[in-house]
Amino acid sequence: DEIQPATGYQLKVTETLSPSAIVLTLNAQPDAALGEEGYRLEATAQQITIAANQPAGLFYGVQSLLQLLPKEIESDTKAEGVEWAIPAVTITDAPRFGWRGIMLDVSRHFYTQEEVKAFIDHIARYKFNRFHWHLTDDQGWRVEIKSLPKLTSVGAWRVPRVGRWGNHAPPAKGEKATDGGFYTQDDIREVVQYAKDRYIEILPEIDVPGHSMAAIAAYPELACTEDPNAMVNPGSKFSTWHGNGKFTMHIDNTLDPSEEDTYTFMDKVMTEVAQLFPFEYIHMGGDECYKGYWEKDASCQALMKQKGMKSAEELQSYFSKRVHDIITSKGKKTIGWDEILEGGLPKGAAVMSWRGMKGGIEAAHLGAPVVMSPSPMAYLDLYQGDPSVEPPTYSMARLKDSYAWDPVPEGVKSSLILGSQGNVWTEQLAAPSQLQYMMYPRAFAIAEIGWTAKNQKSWEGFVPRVEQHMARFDEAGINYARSIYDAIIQVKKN
Ligand code: NAG
Repeated sequence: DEIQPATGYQLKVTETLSPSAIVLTLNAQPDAALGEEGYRLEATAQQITIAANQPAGLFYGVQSLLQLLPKEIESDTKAEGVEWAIPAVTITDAPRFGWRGIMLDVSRHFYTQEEVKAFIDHIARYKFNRFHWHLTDDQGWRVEIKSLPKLTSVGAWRVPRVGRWGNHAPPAKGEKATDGGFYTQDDIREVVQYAKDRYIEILPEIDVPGHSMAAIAAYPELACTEDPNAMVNPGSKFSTWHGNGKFTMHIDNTLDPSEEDTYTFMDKVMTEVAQLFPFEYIHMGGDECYKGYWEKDASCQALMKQKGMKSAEELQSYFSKRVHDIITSKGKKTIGWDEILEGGLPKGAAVMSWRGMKGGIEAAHLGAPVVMSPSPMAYLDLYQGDPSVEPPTYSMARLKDSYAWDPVPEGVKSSLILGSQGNVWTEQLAAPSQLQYMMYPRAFAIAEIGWTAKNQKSWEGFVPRVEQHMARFDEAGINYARSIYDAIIQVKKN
């Protein structure tokens, strides 16, 4: 027989093995120690058995079995030349968290459907079960919305970029916006199914009201300033950062919260997004919303006055609550970046904590579910090794710090912490090999944080396992940074 697990390996059971050499069984009586996703793997001289309560557990048992096989099975050319032996073991294994996530930003750089599938294959090997798909941002709108065709005919394309963050280069004379791409709804459905076959749910993100330049380029009336040339001819400077989290946007990339048209737009988008993605949550973004244009806008000011709002944060909260109501009306739950706490968290919304853990702690104290994804440990775009050879960025997240991180802070009800997530932002990552380089080995640490019980984690045990997986990646042709060998390097802020 042939087993073809999701990772693309083929286990060929040869005549030297009995036909029942590898047996996968679903427990007739659920084994409480295994939960929904756990498994028991037993290998003796006669037989390998994997038992689980649910199919997901069998899938994870198979992933572990593959990791026990020699590294040459990863190679296209060497797999047939080696003995496929594994040690005799008994493994009882179940995850710590139900949410083990990885986010991929496909806006800053577009990754094709095939590249996204390969990404999903890689994260499935390490038992991640949530793929957060960052589908919209200033640099491109990547999901087809049939009722709003300009989002992708205009918003998915820009002029080939220059500059450190790849933002909005003005076109030369006669130059066209040819850089980008998007997924059709059929593409999306195919990826959703592909992920599901690997026990991964997809969390779609529509990042509003900030980070909305691409949507505004398509429909300028969505912004207070209504500048039709914003996306294609943006001027020289996109934003200035003043430190302490404060910044100025020189181009208006924020939806206007005071116009009903904005909510009609959001309703159309969320209607189609809710139909495309079966997962219970939709991510509404909410991060880094610049409020300078709202402060100068007569209609925003009138709304604030009418509703008795004292700050622009309250105006963002008004927007968030209305979008949350739209998401709820489509039968979905809302999650947003921790900024959705400011000015009042929409009732029933979950929080993804990225500016450290404090937003997550605050949300949990309000009784809201939390996914922890703090940038100093979980941002896989930050330097992990030597900044002089890595893509330019603003800070560092070392492997050891990622590994040492515990997503459940003291004094917080652990049941509210849904789990952990690593985020791959792609301002500087233009190709899958660069993406892989920045992800690994840190994604191994994030995988183990999501899966392994706290008292079973050990840096001394982790490092040799990382080395073994690097050797497997060498065989498979997957890129990674050799950062565990580097000395600690001080990052120069630039
Ligand atoms: C933040 C931004 C994100 C950016 C990333 C880079 C969030 C929620 N927002 O400034 O757009 O790509 O950091 O590390 O992370």
